[in-house]
Amino acid sequence: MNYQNLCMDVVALSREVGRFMKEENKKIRGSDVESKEHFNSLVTYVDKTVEKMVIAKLETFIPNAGFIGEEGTSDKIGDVYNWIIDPLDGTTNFIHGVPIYSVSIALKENEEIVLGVVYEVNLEECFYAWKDSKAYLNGKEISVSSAKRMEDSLLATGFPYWDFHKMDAYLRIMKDFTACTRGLRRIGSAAVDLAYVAAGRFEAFYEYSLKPWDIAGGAFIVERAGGKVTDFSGNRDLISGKEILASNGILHDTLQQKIAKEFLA
Ligand code: 2AM
Ligand code: CA
Repeated sequence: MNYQNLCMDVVALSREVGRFMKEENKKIRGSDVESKEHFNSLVTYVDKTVEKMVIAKLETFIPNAGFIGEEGTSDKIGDVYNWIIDPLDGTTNFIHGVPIYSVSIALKENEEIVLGVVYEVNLEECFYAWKDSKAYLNGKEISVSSAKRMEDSLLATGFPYWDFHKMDAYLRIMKDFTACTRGLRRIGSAAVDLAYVAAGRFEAFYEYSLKPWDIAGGAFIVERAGGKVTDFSGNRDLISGKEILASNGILHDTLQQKIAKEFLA
């Protein structure tokens, strides 16, 4: 398997479907919006169409691979290779005309991620990496921030939208971080948050109750850019999304301990 060539093919595919998303975004109306399992879990025909477009192309790249996609448009399971796909990460932004949304694609070889691509559609920024590579943004090498102090850090998070049982602990963590950093951002696409950690724009990103397709591509790119990705207990986890802390590595233990103190108490 030539991971580099494969990665560049996935980059081209992401750009292609990104153009479609941008065009469709101009036409989206209220009647195009459906709720999934919860009133605020939104989906449009664009999410579903893009997932089908992506899967149709990826099938030609690795014929026996399976798919773990947010919209569940394929139930194919691969023995060795499985693509993890979020066709549109940031659907709520997309629907509301907030121009931050992305395509996120990762490839899992057995239990290991070997390729990740996050394409932020409106700025046309493509972040990517493959097994043993550096991390790249539109052809230029990127790396995580070298900040050593919380005071020099900009953090990102996402607010819970259905799993509210840890809300008070979450707010205490936010209060702490707001007071000791340059600030906290909530931009609405976990894949973009992770890509920004990889590029050194954010020192760290954390959230809980996410899914593999929200994080797998971006988490892999963070690691290839020199960062660290764990759950809130500090165990490496690039896939589950149940709890994610991705950082520049230097600040990881400090952040992990602060989060664990409130969230895991
Ligand atoms: P999505 O746009 O693909 O659904 C932001 O907190 C992250 O949570 C995004 O990656 C977003 O991915 C995910 N998410 C899933 N369901 C959501 C919802 N109902 N509201 C906000 N974000 C949601
Ligand atoms: Ca999505």
